[in-house]
Amino acid sequence: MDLLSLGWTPHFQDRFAEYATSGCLPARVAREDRGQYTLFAASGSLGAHLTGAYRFHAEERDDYPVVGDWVALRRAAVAGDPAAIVAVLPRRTQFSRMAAGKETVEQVVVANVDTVFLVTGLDHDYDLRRIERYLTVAWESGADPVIVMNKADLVRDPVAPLAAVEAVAPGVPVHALSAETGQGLEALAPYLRRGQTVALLGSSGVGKSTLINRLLGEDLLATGAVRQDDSRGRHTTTHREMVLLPQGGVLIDNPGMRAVQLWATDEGLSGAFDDIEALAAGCRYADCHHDQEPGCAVRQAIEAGTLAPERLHSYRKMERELAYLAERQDGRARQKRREQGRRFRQYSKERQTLRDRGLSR
Ligand SMILES: Nc1nc2c(ncn2[C@@H]2O[C@H](COP(=O)(O)OP(=O)(O)OP(=O)(O)O)[C@@H](O)[C@H]2O)c(=O)[nH]1
Ligand SMILES: [Mg+2]
Ligand SMILES: [Zn+2]
Repeated sequence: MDLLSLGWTPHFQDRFAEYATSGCLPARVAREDRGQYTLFAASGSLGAHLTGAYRFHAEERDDYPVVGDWVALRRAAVAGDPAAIVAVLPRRTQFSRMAAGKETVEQVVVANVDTVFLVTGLDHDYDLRRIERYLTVAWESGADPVIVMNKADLVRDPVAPLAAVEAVAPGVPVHALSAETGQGLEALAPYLRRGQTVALLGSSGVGKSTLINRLLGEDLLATGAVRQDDSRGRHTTTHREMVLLPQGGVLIDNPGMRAVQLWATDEGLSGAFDDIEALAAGCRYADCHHDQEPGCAVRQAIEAGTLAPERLHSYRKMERELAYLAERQDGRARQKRREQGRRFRQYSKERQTLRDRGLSR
């Protein structure tokens, strides 16, 4: 393995400089199993864990290494022991979701991805609204989304589904192909060059692992048959995992997503609804809600039939959802500030008591 094939860039080289002087090595997280990490380094694949100090601070900062991260690694003093992860280098891009549980917290699931393949199957009804959600999160991540419509061997004519998906994905390349037969796979070559990182996302059973195996030219990853009636998958892949292509370049397989828990801001929304935002620039009022206002370019486009009304509906829905998310986050931040304030006042009071007793200055 060489670092450039793994996606090492001057960006990381710069950030790594301070660790290089203390004898650390750079490595990339390929897999994580309950605190045990598999890393890819210049010397090959190796196991590692977090130092106690790292774990202590990570709890506080909420920045555990994830698949795709570049880390600084300290070799074990005793040969045969696992190496220790000392630090995570700042991420170039990060794909997040809402952490499980009641709290509104961002959970980074994969980092430093250049391109996201949003994979859907052509065989059953692909959900356009779902694709819009995936795109919003993908744009937010900083990686470039590409839509891959797999299982083209199962449909007679992919033209209509392609057009439908293109309509909800302005500015996003859409490719129909078959991981099974290899038909159309050449279209993916530009994204898979040496040093590039591609993450595959999509529901269970759409063929993410099959596609990776096909691109690798060997059956490295487990794949599983889909249910007969609705072609849903059975969640065969259970771990996020990085795979190296023979020509260099990195693929990241992911478990099938159940629901897309939105983690995005206005930025992701603007990316996914570029068509509406472009139209909105032509509205008479800068704060147009595209509702009843006169001179609304968005409504005009709907009346002229150049914009599907469902697009505006999705946009509004997502906008509301993101506003709600932002509000909850604000609530959480406020609560944290209150707690800090309370702790500080308590601390000051204790200090004062000590001072009163002449025990402290
Ligand atoms: N006909 C056809 N079947 C395919 C194609 N690609 C994948 N499959 C089949 O679809 C099923 C699911 O494929 P997987 O690769 O396991 O799907 P996955 O997206 O990795 O699913 P999870 O790991 O559960 O998220 C398997 O039976 C594959 O053989 C294709 O292009 N054409
Ligand atoms: Mg899989
Ligand atoms: Zn308007």
